[in-house]
Amino acid sequence: MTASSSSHWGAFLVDGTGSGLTVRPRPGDPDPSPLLGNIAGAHRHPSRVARPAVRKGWLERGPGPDPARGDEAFVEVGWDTALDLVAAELRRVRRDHGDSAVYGGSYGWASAGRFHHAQSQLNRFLALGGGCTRSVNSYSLGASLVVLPHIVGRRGAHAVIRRGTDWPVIAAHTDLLVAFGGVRTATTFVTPGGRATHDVRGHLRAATARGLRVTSVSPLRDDLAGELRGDWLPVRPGTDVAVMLALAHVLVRDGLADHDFLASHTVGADRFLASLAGRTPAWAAGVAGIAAGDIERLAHRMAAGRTLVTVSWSLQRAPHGEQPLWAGLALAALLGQIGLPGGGFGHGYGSMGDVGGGTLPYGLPTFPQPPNPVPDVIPCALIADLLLRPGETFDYDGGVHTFADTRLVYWAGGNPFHHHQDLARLRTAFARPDTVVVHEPYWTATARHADVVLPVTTTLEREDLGAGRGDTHLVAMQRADAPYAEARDEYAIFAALAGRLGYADAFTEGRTARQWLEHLYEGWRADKGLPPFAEFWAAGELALPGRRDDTVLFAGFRAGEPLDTPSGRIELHSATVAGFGYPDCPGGPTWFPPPASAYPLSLICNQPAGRLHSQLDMGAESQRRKVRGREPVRLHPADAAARGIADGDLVRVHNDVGSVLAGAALDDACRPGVAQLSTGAWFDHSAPDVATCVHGNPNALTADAGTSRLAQGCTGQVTAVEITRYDGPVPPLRTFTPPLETA
Ligand SMILES: Nc1nc2c(c(=O)[nH]1)N[C@H]1C(S)=C(S)[C@@H](COP(=O)(O)OP(=O)(O)OC[C@H]3O[C@@H](n4cnc5c(=O)[nH]c(N)nc54)[C@H](O)[C@@H]3O)O[C@H]1N2
Ligand SMILES: Nc1nc2c(c(=O)[nH]1)N[C@H]1C(S)=C(S)[C@@H](COP(=O)(O)OP(=O)(O)OC[C@H]3O[C@@H](n4cnc5c(=O)[nH]c(N)nc54)[C@H](O)[C@@H]3O)O[C@H]1N2
Ligand SMILES: [Mo]
Repeated sequence: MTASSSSHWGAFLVDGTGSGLTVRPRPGDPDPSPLLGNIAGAHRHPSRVARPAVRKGWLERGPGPDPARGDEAFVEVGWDTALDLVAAELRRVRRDHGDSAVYGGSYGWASAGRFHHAQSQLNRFLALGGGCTRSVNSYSLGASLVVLPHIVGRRGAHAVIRRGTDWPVIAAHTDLLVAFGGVRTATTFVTPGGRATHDVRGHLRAATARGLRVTSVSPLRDDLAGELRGDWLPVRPGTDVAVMLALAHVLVRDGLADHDFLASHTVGADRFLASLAGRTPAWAAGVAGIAAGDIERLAHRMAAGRTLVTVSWSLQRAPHGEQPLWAGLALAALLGQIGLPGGGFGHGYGSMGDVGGGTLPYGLPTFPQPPNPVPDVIPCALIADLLLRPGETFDYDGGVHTFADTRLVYWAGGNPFHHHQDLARLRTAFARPDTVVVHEPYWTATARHADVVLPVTTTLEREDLGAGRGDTHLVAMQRADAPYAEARDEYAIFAALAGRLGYADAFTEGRTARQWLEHLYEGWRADKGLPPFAEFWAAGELALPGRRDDTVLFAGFRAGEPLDTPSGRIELHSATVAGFGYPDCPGGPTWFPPPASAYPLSLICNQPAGRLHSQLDMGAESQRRKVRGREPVRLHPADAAARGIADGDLVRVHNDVGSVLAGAALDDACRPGVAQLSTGAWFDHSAPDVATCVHGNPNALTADAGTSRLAQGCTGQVTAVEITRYDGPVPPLRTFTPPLETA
């Protein structure tokens, strides 16, 4: 029997079961993701969590801070025992320390599926049980989500981030795409919730055939696909704002700035223009390591046709990450094309498949979320500070907040020991709470740092509804195989826990998982003329009606509708932000040099082309890219030669934060002085004498610091390192072997 299914990297079909299970792309998908190649081999991989497991020390000594967390073996227990332990611990912590002592922020991508989505299940369970401290914003867009509302208003920020000018409009109208951070296509296979039709490369090819040219400003040549026509400005990481200011400088100096647009649609232009004094191409060229003439020429080309300035999400995942957004918007405002088809500003073309990817005139079916009665929040990338600094205060977006005293951490659907910075510090932080509960299908590093690990099903083992924002189809995610060993659906786990805590009916509303799917679907389809559930389910998918892909970002604003900023205009100077008095985020676009470092190489820690974050790292598509089983670190042949490193050597990448083992891959696509190690190799701390992580997770090397006091966003994209050849004994990888006590 063939089952239809979906993932964040696209819809697919499944045949067979167990270790014989195979996966093929959804037949209607013109450009399916290579990441589908990870699924089959991961399905019954030995790194699956088979049974509920409890850390030995916690089982013997009970809850409490414990530096052994992450280093101790686990004991398998029955479901009833595990659920009794978790219910009792939740009750104890809420009673003795209050509801804010439960941290349910649980950041992470989990899996596709509108109903079984892990965080939605967890949030509902914790909210109905008294609430919890939660997290806001994302690692993806930590700076943008906070600074953009100050520049273009809340609705404007939503339009920039969640819609953007659609790709077909760009394909039809844009002459020049100036892409800070490039337009990676490997990343656009991914869309939260999935995507039935991958069309970004198709649109880019059509645009190129019509005459679009791309200038990719990036330290890596292959941030722009070789098949697209364009130029590469190989800047040093963290210097984009300097280049943007110099481009603006040339536009103003040469009479190419649109002063009418500045006067009618912005505030603070006078200050911005004044700040351009001295920001010459020669100055920026020195900072960014490119030629001044290239900046001059680019500025003139930008003014000569329909130009879209786009800033990739990666640029704001860095210290002062608010600034490239603000400077990029200011540059686009100077050109005066904001709101024109194919011109103006964009954010994240090449970051995610749904940017410019169309819109639906209605929401998708969603598991209802009751309000969380606990007011405490952290920006998600402050997780280690939350655990290490209870009772202390932090700045965030004009307010002063206090870190709650966390006793119980509950994580479902994320892998902080993949995603957070300075993982050695995170290990110290995870030693602090009394109890850590993790739901996982796999024995990730986060599961290893828990006290109670509950095994959950994967999407192949349950039923769900799959679609992403602006998607073309709703996919019936049909069960393809039985649950692995004793794995259970998150819904069943939380229903059982809610039963022990006395609120099962509130949590389930008396429905089974299948009844919820029918309920959510039927309530949603009623006004859309769509077929009843049984018909949809049997067909495996349905086309979503009313989808549009002709959005022009800020067209209404250009035509006279005010933005919801204090001025109603684009704020090139924000009195609100200036009023916060943050030296690290003043009231308008400001150049901050990247942090100085004694380490000579910039290390780009970007998204992995062979997997989604850390998910399915044991899968074939991820494994075929490894070098001697370790994550590849790319570096320029000249940098390698200077260090006596040959292609395929094992190397140690290190700095003051930590060290990793990785496999050298020589590639002149890296600007000299720049190396690149993608995120997501499963953290392996089993040989600390050799390296903090012997598998190549770059977050052993990144600093745990926020973008600024404004947004406190993740800054993991870039760090500074040295790389040396590693000739010592090679420690085995332990990260894919479950940490179970052997009899
Ligand atoms: N240095 C550096 N670090 C970064 C970044 C960077 O650019 N540089 N990027 C950041 C970004 S943008 C992001 S979004 C984060 C991503 O960080 P995460 O979202 O935490 O990474 P994932 O590997 O997707 O983790 C999802 C986890 O959920 C599990 N899972 C899947 N399905 C289910 C389910 O149904 N239930 C449960 N309970 N679990 C499930 C998976 O096995 C996996 O372990 O990483 C961030 N970290
Ligand atoms: N295959 C795959 N696709 C994914 C993901 C994945 O894990 N795997 N994750 C998804 C998620 S959650 C997110 S948030 C998005 C993230 O989307 P992005 O943040 O846009 O993706 P990255 O790959 O981290 O970064 C893109 C490029 O930015 C460049 N860059 C880094 N620093 C600088 C700089 O200072 N200046 C300039 N000019 N360029 C710089 C790097 O060369 C890098 O290759 O990707 C999504 N897509
Ligand atoms: Mo992300």
